[in-house]
Amino acid sequence: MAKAELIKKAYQVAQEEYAEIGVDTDKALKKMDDVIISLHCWQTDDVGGFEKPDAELGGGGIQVTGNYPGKANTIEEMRQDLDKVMSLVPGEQRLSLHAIYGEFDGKLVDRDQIEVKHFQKWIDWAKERDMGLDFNCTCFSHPKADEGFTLSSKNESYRKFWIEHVKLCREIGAEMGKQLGKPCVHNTWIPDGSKDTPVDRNGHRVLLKKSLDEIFQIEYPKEHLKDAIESKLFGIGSESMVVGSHDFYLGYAIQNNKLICLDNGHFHPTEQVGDKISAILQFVDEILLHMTRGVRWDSDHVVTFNDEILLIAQEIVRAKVLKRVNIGLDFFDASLNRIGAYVVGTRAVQTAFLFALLEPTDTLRKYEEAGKNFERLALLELMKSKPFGAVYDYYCTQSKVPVGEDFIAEIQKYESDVLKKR
Ligand code: RNT
Ligand code: ZN
Repeated sequence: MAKAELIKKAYQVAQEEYAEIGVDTDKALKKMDDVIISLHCWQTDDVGGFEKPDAELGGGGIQVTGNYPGKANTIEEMRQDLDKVMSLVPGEQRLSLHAIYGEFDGKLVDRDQIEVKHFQKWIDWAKERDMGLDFNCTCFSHPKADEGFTLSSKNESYRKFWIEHVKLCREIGAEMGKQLGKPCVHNTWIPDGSKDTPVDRNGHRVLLKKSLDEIFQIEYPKEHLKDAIESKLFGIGSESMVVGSHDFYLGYAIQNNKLICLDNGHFHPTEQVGDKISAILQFVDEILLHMTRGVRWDSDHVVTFNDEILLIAQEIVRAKVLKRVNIGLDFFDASLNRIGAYVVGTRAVQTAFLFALLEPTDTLRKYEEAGKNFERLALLELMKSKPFGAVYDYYCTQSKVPVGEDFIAEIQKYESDVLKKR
């Protein structure tokens, strides 16, 4: 049987099988339109950026390991890679840029000097693709971050420098949103913290609050810019205290109605981000996700279809809050083909959302409310062997992207035609 025919047939069988338990696969696929994933640009070049040639990720307790050949060395290569990724992933995507990915034309433009013009080509590029952009200030890989503090620094001139940087990033983000007609989510993550037990945790947190208040003074229309703040539990070099902890930012976000960015590598290993969604959304309008896979620590491995990611997707779908959740990725593995990393990770997130959308939630809720816990457990277990893969394959054909393992060969070809020649 021809492959296209086989996929269609498998989909029809899946459709019937899901219909038997009251799930409409067509409806689930329609809902996938709301699952818009923001691709983090930094997997293309291991968080190096283009401020200077051969820039490398430095400081801030985030690390990239591996030296797989073929990373993007220029913005052109990066765009070529991103186009390739998007040709292999179904559905709609956005792109999340970091401030170090501006077009600085070989000049050294310090972080307190960046302007919209450095990102205009990105905006035009996104516009051609009818794609939204997200933005991130870069408060690491810089000499003024080397002491381990940025927005909470006791060095007043450094603190002012970083405030100025984040303000400019918000301005640029708002312009991205305005020009593209799709709001830009600007995320602030800072590495501030201390390796050994500090005595003045309070002093740094007072400063961070003060800096944020100043940064957010200018209000941009919500149609242009949404502000997110991202916490962390610890980093390498900030093991004993992180200034921007979850408690800190949750408080700040609730008081100021900001978006909380939940990076699932940033919590105690047994804590589940999936559980936090319905808790936090009682108090703020929207959240941002940084979907990642931490292996033993915040290691930023490529996302896979695992229980953690699944619970996040299930909780969002069950609570019907897809429109209040901005889905972003945050992983960077330099030990394997980087295009492949994106495609596998993005598809894994999509598979998790599709799986969640194919759940007979009403039946499960009825069981739950009637105290029928064995029935709830049994049905949840049975869902794991339902043919959701056939539904995802069909979604790929609808989106005109390679189905199943076909993307592996495509990436291998791209590797020999393009990446190996870099
Ligand atoms: C670091 C944070 C942050 C970064 C990116 C590059 O621990 O997760 O989001 O990964 O900004
Ligand atoms: Zn993150």
